[in-house]
Amino acid sequence: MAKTSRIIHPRMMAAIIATPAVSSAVCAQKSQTSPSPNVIVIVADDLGYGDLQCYGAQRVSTPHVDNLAQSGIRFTNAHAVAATSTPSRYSLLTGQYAWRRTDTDVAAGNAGMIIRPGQFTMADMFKSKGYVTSAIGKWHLGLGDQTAEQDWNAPLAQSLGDLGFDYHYIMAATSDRVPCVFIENGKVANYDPSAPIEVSYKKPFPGEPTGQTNPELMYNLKPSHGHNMAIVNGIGRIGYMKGGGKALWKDENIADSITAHAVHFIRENCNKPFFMYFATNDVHVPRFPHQRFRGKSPMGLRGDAIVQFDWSVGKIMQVLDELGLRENTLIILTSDNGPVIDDGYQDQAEEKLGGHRPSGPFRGYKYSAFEGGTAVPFIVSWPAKVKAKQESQALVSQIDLMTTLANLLQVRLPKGSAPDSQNGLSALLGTDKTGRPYVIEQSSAHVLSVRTAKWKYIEPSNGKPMITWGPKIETGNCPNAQLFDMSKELYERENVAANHPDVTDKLARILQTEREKGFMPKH
Ligand code: NG6
Ligand code: CA
Repeated sequence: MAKTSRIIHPRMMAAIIATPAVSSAVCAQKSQTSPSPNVIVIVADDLGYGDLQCYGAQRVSTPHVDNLAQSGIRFTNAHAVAATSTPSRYSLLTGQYAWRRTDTDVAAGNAGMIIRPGQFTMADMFKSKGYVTSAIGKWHLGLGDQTAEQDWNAPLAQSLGDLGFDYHYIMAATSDRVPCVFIENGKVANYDPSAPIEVSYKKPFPGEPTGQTNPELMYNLKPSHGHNMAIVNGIGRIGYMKGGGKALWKDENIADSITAHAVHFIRENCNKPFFMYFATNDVHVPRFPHQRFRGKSPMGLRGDAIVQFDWSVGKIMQVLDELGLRENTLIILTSDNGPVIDDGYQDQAEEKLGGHRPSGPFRGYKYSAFEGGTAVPFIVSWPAKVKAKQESQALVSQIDLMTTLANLLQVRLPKGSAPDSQNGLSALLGTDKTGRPYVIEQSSAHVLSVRTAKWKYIEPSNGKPMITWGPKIETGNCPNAQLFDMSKELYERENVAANHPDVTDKLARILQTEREKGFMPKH
């Protein structure tokens, strides 16, 4: 059953952080003697391989993430399954490649629940071992049992409680999509009965201003492409919405709000093993960090959002330290896909980069079949079991987290669940520095790639070489097979498929074999 919890206003955050629910001595004692570590999976949004100081960024300071990396392992060859959020998160939480289904593309805010209640999720896995489980932050995997049929003024027919999460405080989709409210345990948080909520992705509500009819009302951020439907908090969104009243979020408080709820969850559950999926809104558009982070980087709103992300990570570490939980908590920090510079708002991300490379050394960005689409930061820290100050080149993919964590907990997964997820526990804990033989990656155009330690193969496709609907990003599409030698410094510049037909064929066959598995379970 879903656990109920108080709604927390951002202003109360300081009080919450300062008021321990249980004495830290009790927590520390329980935690250290427990054979089950707490597990926190932190998933940033659109944070690139090159966006953190510990991955080489020089124009933004990320001391908390860097400390986390120092306390464990910094992976240099880690991959999200897909170059956009919904398929990436679907794969991470179910252990099934999103491309095995046709309905896992970037979801609207009124999409029905994409992971079906019958599927065994990462949260179910932890729950089966007696953990208290939570999801806090960005969801983007649909809610309710049917698209566009949700009544946002009542408890949702289906929600994360049906997927194994005891406590959930989430944004339905992204902060650039309606509804712009938090949903706590399946109900709109802070619900305002005087302003009933209606949502449509088809047509505007009569009498409600939109970005098209009233561009002057987009006083906080103006769109560069799209994002001109509903206006909430002076920012244009995707989709139309009406009502919300005092439940509507203020973008500048989103990080505070989700961080406060995460800290609160940790405090409340510090004397039992817990699993927390902490999915930040940073650094997705609209980037609109709190005033206290403004100007903290020379890169404008995008850089300041990275600083805000780092602050959130710091707050999580701080409460763990304070409660004596740090030692026996396994933290995995990663991102859902590669970075993007202009993703639809005039936030000067491009103009203020000043040489910063969000994708690090890789080619392409979010959406792309090139490595910039799916190569992500990946940090593992577990002071009780994982040696500090390590770097690992092991080839790892988020697809394996579910089976890897099941192995850690010695949970036997039900037949047919997590069909694409393999056990990579020794890579995760730093004893194996090789990892998977190959990783499969999906671009937003559904083009698949195979990455090995040395090679990157992108299957042939007929799409356009550049994204046509807004961002200036190379798709990686090409009518011919592409093969790149990733041991060469200029990653993905020279297509050597013709020089290595044997390698090209072998990697193409891997894709064919994976595709032929269809929906078949692995057991
Ligand atoms: C795109 C949006 C972009 C972002 C993305 C999803 C437009 C013009 N662009 O369609 O702003 O929301 O979808 O990003 O609407 S993701 O990280 O959640 O996958
Ligand atoms: Ca994303």
